[in-house]
Amino acid sequence: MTIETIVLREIRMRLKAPFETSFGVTQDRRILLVEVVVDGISGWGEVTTVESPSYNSETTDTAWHIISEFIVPRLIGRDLHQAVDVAPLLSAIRGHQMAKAGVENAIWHAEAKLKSVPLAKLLGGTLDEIACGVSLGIRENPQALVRRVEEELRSGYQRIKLKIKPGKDLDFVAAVRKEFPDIRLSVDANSAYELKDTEHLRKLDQFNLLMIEQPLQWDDIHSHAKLQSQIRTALCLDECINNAAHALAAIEEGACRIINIKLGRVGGHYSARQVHDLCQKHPLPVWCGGMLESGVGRAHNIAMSTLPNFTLPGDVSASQRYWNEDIIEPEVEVSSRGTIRVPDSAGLGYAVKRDLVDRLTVRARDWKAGVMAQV
Ligand code: OSB
Ligand code: MG
Repeated sequence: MTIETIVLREIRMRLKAPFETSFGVTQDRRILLVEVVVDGISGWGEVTTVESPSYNSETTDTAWHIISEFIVPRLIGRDLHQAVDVAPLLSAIRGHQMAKAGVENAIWHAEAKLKSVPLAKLLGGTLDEIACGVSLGIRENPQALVRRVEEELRSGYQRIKLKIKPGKDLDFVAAVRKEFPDIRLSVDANSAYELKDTEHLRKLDQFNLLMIEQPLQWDDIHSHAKLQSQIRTALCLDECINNAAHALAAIEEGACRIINIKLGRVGGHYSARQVHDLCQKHPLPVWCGGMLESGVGRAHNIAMSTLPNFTLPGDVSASQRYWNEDIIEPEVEVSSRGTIRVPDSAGLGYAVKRDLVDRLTVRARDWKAGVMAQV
């Protein structure tokens, strides 16, 4: 597999509605797409950074820099055996998992197309449909949130996750739980609390939640272990887990009972599969997190979610919840049972709408094998 061309572009996409988390409000996404051409076949990946270093330390602009100056020079013109060979070539670059994942995943896509197999199968996936939940942003009041939950349940989603932060937590969760006593419900704090809030967080135990996601600091596994020992509800780690070694530390310390796997955060399909396999062995259930992706990232999430230990519904939901028009066809659709059917055609099973991508592009750069051998 010769990496002949790499194209990096930034597209702008406006979410249908603003999305509020404990770290801020987003509506205008700045998304990087990576297209690789391998033996004449193109593969696509998405860089899942947000615009500011608020979720993790990466941003859209740091990823542009790292891909252009450090990742492309290590890959362009290379002859690889398979996509699994990409991660070791990038291991000298510390951090920047989302930048690496955007490129590695594009190469996985190309490999699947070259081998004429669905990406899900190439990864070792076994599920032919995946279970879907939704992640709901913070609302101005509990009534507004209850109305949103009702709509999502009517669409069939199997699990509702509520974003919370101090001052916008117990009343909101209580209102939803009162209205819907039996649904699978979870909360995600995106690191908005501290260990000294333990007494407060313990009040969430009364709501029979499936999990509390990442309540404490983004890089602090140890404090989560202390909290987990004092709270009945399962903790789930998101921000803290950037690779399989972190997952092992969290499991052995008792810092969580569930792990959210995000392809970008852990550095691509290869690392995601390592985290998955480790959790399966222990065993600890995993689910696929979301980063408000365009269709390209969403399609990769679907492929990853077919691995057998993805036993909880993910934050992988329908294109039309996010975008007026997604950049893939068909768009991602969710059945009335809250599931997505995994495409069985070669590659991602969704085609990139090149014309639309061109219209949304605000900057692009490309590299061709041979042309920049001097770098
Ligand atoms: O913590 O899961 C998160 C979006 C941006 C940053 C962090 C998170 C999220 C979401 C959105 O929860 C999930 C989705 O894509 O619908
Ligand atoms: Mg999260």
